[in-house]
Amino acid sequence: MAQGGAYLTTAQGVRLPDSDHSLKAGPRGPVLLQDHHLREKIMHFDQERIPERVVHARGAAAHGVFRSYGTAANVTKAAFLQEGVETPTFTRFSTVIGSRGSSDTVRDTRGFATKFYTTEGVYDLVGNNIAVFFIQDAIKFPDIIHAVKPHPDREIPQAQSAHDTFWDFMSLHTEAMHHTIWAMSDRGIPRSYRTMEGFGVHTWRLVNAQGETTLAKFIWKPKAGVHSLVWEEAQIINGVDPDFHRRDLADAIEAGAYPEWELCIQTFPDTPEQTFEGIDLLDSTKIVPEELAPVQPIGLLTLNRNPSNYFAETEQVAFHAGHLVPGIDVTDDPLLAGRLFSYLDTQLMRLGGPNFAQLPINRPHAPVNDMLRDGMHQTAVHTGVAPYKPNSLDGGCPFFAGSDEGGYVEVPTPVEASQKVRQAPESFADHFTQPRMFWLSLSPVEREHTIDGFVFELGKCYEQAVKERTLRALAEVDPYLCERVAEGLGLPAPKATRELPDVQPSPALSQVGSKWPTKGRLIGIIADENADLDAVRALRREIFNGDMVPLVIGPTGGKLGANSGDPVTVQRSFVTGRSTEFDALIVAAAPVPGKDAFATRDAKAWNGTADAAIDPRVELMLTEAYRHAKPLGALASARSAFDGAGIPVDAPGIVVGDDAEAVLRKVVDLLRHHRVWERFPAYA
Ligand code: HDE
Repeated sequence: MAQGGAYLTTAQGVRLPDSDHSLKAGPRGPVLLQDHHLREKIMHFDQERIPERVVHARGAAAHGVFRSYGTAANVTKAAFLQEGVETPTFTRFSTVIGSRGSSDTVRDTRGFATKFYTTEGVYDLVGNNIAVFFIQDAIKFPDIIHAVKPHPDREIPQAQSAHDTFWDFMSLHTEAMHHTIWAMSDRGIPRSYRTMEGFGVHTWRLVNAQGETTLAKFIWKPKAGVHSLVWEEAQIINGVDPDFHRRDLADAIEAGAYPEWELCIQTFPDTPEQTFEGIDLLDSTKIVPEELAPVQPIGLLTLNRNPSNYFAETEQVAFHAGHLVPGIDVTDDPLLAGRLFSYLDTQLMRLGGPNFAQLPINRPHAPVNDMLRDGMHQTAVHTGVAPYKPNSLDGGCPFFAGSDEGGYVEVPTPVEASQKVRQAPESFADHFTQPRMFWLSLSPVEREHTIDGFVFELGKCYEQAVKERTLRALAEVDPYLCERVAEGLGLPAPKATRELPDVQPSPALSQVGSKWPTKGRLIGIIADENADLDAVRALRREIFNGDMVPLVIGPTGGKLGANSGDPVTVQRSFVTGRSTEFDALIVAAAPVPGKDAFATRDAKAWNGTADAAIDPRVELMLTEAYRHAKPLGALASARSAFDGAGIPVDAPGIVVGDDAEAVLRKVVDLLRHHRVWERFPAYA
């Protein structure tokens, strides 16, 4: 708490009488050199920025608590994973490619990094929302990032992979195919950070109290279910509300709809081959399907507090895949090895020196007693004269801790005698079997979306050779996928060069087919002065009671029924509202065109006419929500809004009724499936 006291002061604590005028020789100047307040204020402002992260620059974060179920206690001795232990956490979500000011809903991988402030020191789980990575060896990281970042000459496009250099690299470096097909699927455009899975990606080595080891992968499962945007929705949001994910996370926490994830592990015997059912556990481009190795919940993460200062917390947090606690160790995954090396470099660069662990957000909650001294931004006042070991002058302190005293002792894993080589294991050469498994595991709608993703991104490329080479790679995944993408590009579809393997789909990879809780979902209620306001009040009450958020959408700001004694506040007007904000809409009125419903006032009203049946902004809202397969409800008295918007009331996911609460119940039931999947058009 650096700031306090009633008066504005300088950085030296001297009270200030004025901060609006520099000190001048008379009101018309010149400005005097002796004005230290001016100098200090401008100097500090000029230094406000630090380098943004080279990847994952744009992020949003929240504090939380992790409560362990104790179900991992047989495989790890980590104190925070013992039964009932509660550990404070800080979680930062991010996009990978874009700059700090880029949009949230671009097609990209999302970071999912959690800092656990455990009693044994800080443990960081720095993962992504895609289970595999682009590369198998860290030495390729600069290559993939240079390829996916904007072109070096014009620095465009921002925050997306839809450009030549990415697809050039991808098509030449086919080990990226598995990650890429996830990114082109709905996984690349999450609806919310709250509805993303998280993956530790690498295989880790767990150690229990008896010293026995188990190999494991970490997975975060969102309680709200995995749920994505529709591509058109994502594109609209990028313009209408570029802070969509950031706002969603903060609003949900503020509303008390705390986002929750179960931390899960998949475990594998720690055998010398480090493979499981033929899958190389050291290859970060491979998953182990949940059907082969069950996902076991080991604790619950609840995000319950927004940061109070973005810079101090979200920007300065420094994660590191090597921040480990006793009971969790690394494997020889060559991608992980590079990360263990890399993250310190980035923190030194970003945070301006070696003492970043002393920043409040990074400070361990366990006692720190290191022998690291001095350096830029040192805030500790160390005592003692002997910051070295061995010493006698400080009484030999501090002491070493063996594993009995909680010391971190690396697992004495045997290392096979070999030769120094720049080579990968043979199994790393299979680049297509698992992308094929992913493809075959998707539902028909998800496949259509994935085809669209490829067609859009490749359609944005200029180089013919890049498109053709990518099609050749897609042919090795699946002929139908390749043909449909080729069709979209107007190119011939090549054939696979080998017989495609017979792979077993993994249904767990599909996001469709389950039902989820609706806590924290947003329901818009379209109303005007002619609406049955008692019904609107009842809808609001019942939506609140269901732990969801009701937002009334009215012709203008202000209140409806101002003279009724119980006016209804309008949260979104036809000017500020857009369908993309809502998970479902309920129509309580069929508003006639408003006075501002013409294109020069509000472009959303571009196709409106004064005698139209309903306001063109409402029509747009309903048709968009319909196209994006969202549940739609209407009070019978307002059903003409659907007719006005050309929406067939007998279509799937449309509910019309006299009783507002009954309509709401049906809409909420539809919402449990996230979308009205059958409403998406099937390929003719
Ligand atoms: Fe990162 N990564 N990474 N990464 N990564 C960074 O560290 C790096 C990788 C991930 O919210 C940087 O503090 C290398 C895989 C997340 O602050 C940097 C390699 C996975 C975040 C870095 C990888 C990740 C980062 C940039 C290849 C998923 C954001 C800023 C060996 C398992 C953390 C920073 C946050 C951030 C390097 C690969 C996830 C440059 C060299 C695989 C979620 O150090």
